[in-house]
Amino acid sequence: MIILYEHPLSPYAQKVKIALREKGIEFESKTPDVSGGGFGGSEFLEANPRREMPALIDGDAKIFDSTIILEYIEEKWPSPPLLSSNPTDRARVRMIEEVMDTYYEPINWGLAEINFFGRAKGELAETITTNAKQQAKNCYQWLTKQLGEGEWFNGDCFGWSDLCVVPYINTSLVAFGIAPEAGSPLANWFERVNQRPSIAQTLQEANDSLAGLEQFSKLLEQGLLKREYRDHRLEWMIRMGGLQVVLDGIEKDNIRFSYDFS
Ligand SMILES: N[C@@H](CCC(=O)N[C@@H](CS)C(=O)NCC(=O)O)C(=O)O
Repeated sequence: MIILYEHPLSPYAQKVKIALREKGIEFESKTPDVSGGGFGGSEFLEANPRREMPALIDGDAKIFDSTIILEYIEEKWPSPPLLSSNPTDRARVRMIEEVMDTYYEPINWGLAEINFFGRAKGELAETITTNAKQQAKNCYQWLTKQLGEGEWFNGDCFGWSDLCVVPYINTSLVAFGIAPEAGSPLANWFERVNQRPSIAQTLQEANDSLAGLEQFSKLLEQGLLKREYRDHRLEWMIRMGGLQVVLDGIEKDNIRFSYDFS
């Protein structure tokens, strides 16, 4: 049985779960232990030395990074296909995934840092929150152009880019009340895509685990969990005026950067 290390609230993990469900592949879901400040457990660490979710174990194959996992799934179980066979479409789809993973994701992540984990208060928190919400809405305009007249981001039918967009917008809506404008093509797509059983189930699991965020907060306060400030997330926080958030996190020792590989 395939093992997927994941957390229901992780959009990266949600991408993988939707792909597996669309292809009818059974998997066992596991959540890493929280140890030493980051996610741990020997089986998980062997699969992902970056200590990030998701990580997929399929026999001898131990794979990290949601994009690489999606590629593995598509190559190993090509039917039904999630990617078109047309190179131009494939490139377009991958660009949408890249934008969601590295440009949009920190908006939700940063809003959670500020509003759930209390990294900033008062004027700074308000400014970052307002700007983040506007950034998400601006990105919806870009997404609307990508969707064009079509029903799906992927082309003629649902696929890779749809499953790469929906986890992020679901999180924005459920956690922060940010949604595409009612009646817009993006809102219509959003309604359509959420009707797919693979996505409805994945969203339900995320909603069911929202209450667990309080547990994360407590672990952070106790110094038992460090949030990862890496790449686009770190840049976003600084770009949004949250340099002090980063400095405070370093001082309190409740943020982390990348781990060394050994
Ligand atoms: N590029 C990676 C990013 C994975 C990632 O950052 N996952 C987050 C959860 S959403 C994580 O596990 N972070 C580790 C931490 O916060 O300690 C992917 O696509 O899988």
